[in-house]
Amino acid sequence: MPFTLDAARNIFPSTLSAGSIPATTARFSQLSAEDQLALIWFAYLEMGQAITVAAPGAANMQFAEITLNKIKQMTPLEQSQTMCDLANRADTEVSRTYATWTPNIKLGFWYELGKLMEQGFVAPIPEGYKLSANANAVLQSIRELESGQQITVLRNAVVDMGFDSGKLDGSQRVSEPVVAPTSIGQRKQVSIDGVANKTVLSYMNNLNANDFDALIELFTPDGALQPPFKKPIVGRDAILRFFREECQNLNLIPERGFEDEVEDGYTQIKVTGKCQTPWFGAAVGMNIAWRFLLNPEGKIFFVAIDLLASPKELLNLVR
Ligand code: 45D
Repeated sequence: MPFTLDAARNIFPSTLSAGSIPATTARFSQLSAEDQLALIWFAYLEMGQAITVAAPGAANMQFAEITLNKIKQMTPLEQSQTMCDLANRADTEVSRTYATWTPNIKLGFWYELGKLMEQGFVAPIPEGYKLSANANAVLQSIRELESGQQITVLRNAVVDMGFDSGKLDGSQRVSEPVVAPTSIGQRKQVSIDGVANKTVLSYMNNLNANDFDALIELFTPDGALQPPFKKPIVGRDAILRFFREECQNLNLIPERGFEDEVEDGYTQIKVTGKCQTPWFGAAVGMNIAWRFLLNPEGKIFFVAIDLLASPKELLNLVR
């Protein structure tokens, strides 16, 4: 086999991803819990002027409901403490429950909590709260990002809260029900300027149709998928679980790309375009690159998804 996973990860090395995301996320994680909560509150309010987040579906919310009700019944002081515990990743009952949830349930939980804070049912960020100088600097960095990058920083902040899920056993994972795939007649077909490869087109079309069973068939048994700023997820079982847990109702809008025969019948294909999340719909188009490495049978040995540094990168189609 000519390609190792490490070699595959380095295809199309000139692809420039948004390094400001891990940098901003790291600076954010150094702040005090109070600063973190207030900063997200301010960022969320400011972003809300330009883009609105869609209400999570009911199926999504049922899992967070018990915890939300518990928080509603607390005193304001206990409520603030519970939120700080989440930001501090403290070992509490709520933090442990939170750690079992998929990212979408965590986001839905905070979406509801934000509404309850606004309505006065949950302790708000104290009026006139003064961010530390460091927190102010992080907030300013977030302001300067494009919207697709801003929502990525927010999502990271939410996903990183709660008790360390690595310390829980995996059987406690809680995820939303998997929606049925779009019926065949209703599916839209993408077209990609410069790419006619069947596997790549099927990848986009199956993911857009939530047809994860067909999608996973496109991968080799030892295939890998690398989400933005993450290590690769390796093997069909793990990738399929990721699709079911984190990839429902995405909208992939690939625009252009090119194919390149490499060693021993392998093909590398780079595609750039947009990706929309159900949370923001067409209001936020993230600039994305897909870097595929296909084996001689046309199966996906590796695909990386990168959040690009800038719209200019959409046109960076060089080897
Ligand atoms: O702490 O091809 C308050 C893959 C204050 C799959 C709050 C993909 C206190 C393969 C405001 C209440 C998935 C990799 C908090 C493609 C406080 C593939 C609340 C890519 C926290 C293309 C904050 C998909 C709230 C991508 C409610 C790139 C924040 C998907 C809400 C990216 C934030 C999706 C939300 C992203 C953020 C979604 C809803 C970045 C959502 C972000």
